[in-house]
Amino acid sequence: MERTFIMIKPDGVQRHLTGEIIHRFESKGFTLVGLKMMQVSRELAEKHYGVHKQRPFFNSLIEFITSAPVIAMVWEGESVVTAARNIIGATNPVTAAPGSIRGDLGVSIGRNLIHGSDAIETAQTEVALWFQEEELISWKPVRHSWLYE
Ligand code: DAT
Ligand code: MG
Repeated sequence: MERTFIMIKPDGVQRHLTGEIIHRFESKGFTLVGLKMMQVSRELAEKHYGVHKQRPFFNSLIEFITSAPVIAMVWEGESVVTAARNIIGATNPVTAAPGSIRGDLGVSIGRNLIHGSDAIETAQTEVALWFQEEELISWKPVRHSWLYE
């Protein structure tokens, strides 16, 4: 089973979309194995977005992510990394497909509501960056055999 790191960004929390966003992952069939609300430090934000350090939007991105609480989560399921990116939608909500979180709920790239790991390796790195091993709960949902053959 794959795991991926998902974060509801400060705009999602401030707009009271936490339940709506979590609902989409739950109803799709994925399993929540870790969740915490956090006020993100500048240090953690800069580590998480380190790959974008040279981009012109880096500073405003760090300001934004540290501006209000986020909801950090780990979701589990078959091919969850790819599926979650599809549930989330393209980076720019203007062009994100209708039906995706960003396509349905967002209007601008700097306020795109949610983060999801972009590959299996990135997911492993991000889960380890944001969560201690003991904060992740392995459990077997009773619906498992109704989701997977
Ligand atoms: P994603 O979050 O879809 O993985 P990314 O990794 O390319 O997108 O960028 C990380 C975040 O940085 C993105 O969610 C929003 C912000 N961002 C990206 N490109 C931007 C741009 N051109 N202008 C402003 N913010 C941008
Ligand atoms: Mg990314």
